[in-house]
Amino acid sequence: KQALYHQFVEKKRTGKKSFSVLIDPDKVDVSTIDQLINIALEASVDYFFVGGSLVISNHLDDCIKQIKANCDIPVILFPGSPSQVSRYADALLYLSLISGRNPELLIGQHVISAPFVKKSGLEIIPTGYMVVDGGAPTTVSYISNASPIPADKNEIAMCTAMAGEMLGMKLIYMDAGSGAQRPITEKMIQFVSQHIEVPLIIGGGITTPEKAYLNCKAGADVIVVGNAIEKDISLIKEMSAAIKSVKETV
Ligand code: 1GP
Repeated sequence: KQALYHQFVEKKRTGKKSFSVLIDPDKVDVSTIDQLINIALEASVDYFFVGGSLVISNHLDDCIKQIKANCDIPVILFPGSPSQVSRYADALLYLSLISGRNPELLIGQHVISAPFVKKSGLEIIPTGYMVVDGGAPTTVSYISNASPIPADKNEIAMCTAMAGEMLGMKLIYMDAGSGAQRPITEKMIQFVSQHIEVPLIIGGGITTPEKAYLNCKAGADVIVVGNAIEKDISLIKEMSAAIKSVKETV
């Protein structure tokens, strides 16, 4: 029952890049979700990631139900806390903040929520989550109470990802944080992607199709965009086209 994970691995094996649209349930209403679904279908968006550091409203379930009722794009939870688990999603990125040294986000919250998460029946994808300094402090760097990896410390990122993989993480997600002023550099993406076998997700501060394209060229397997799309929903088409135009020869 690891259908979505196998899809990530298969896409990586065949050199295909994926585009994921991040939906913050606090920032979308019913009509925006409808609009998002239509454009995402036209643009062949691969995944919806749903979640955020803070989910203030309580319409996470409704948001996911609306997506599931109207399209077959997989919905993957990207939770900021154990309260953001919805059984209506398809899978859960089971995040351990391996870039930080806050035991709560490495293992503590997982222990507390384990029975509940298991009972959800969701596909659980163990994910090494690495927050990289994105310029000014982002919500995730503040909330996590852990230092992000300095933006120019490629070796630290590389070793962190390698350790995560050897500990059994099935995905590595490097994130400069939502709305980051500086997205992750191509150099860091290269350093990391060359040293791991598992799929690599990149997000945080990606605002142009060009940047998304370069990230894929550098070794990203999945590009996540949230903020830029909230500002201009039509960007979805160009972003998707840029990402899909990259096909690695493997
Ligand atoms: C944040 O990686 C995501 O966790 C996406 O970031 O909102 O800046 O696109 P943006």
